[in-house]
Amino acid sequence: MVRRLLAARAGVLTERVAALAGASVVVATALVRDGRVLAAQRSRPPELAGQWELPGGRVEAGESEPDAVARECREELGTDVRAIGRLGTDLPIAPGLLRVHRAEPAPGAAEPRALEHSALRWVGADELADLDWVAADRAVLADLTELLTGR
Ligand code: DCM
Repeated sequence: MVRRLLAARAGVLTERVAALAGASVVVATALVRDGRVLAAQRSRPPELAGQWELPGGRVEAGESEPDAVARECREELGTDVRAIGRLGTDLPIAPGLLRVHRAEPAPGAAEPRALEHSALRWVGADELADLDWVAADRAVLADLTELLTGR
């Protein structure tokens, strides 16, 4: 409880600092289906290629974060998702902040396809540690485990 409160406070602070600095926000999507989360293998840039991430990208000017999650998933995965709330705290990345959003497939959504990634994989809680995650996403693995196991 105290940990969650402190984390929430830290989140608000980093958000304010980022807004002041004009830092860009990148959203990442924890798309969960049947107790597994969708991981995507990066194809670029060379230093990140081969590593796994939660799909997402930069929030555009005037766009809400849930809308950015939906747009990025359409662009990168060819599928419709609904963002249903944040996961974890803000994570510092080189261009600004990474914010993870939980998402579910929209009703009747197509099977995700790797339109911009090298591969996609539905990952269960017990397999999360097997993947070579990009640094920022590694920090959310404990929250992802909690999300997938309900613990
Ligand atoms: N990024 C990240 N984790 C994600 C998605 C993105 O660390 N799940 C980072 C990688 C890039 C930046 O955000 O530095 C922008 O992402 P992209 O290159 O996919 O637009």
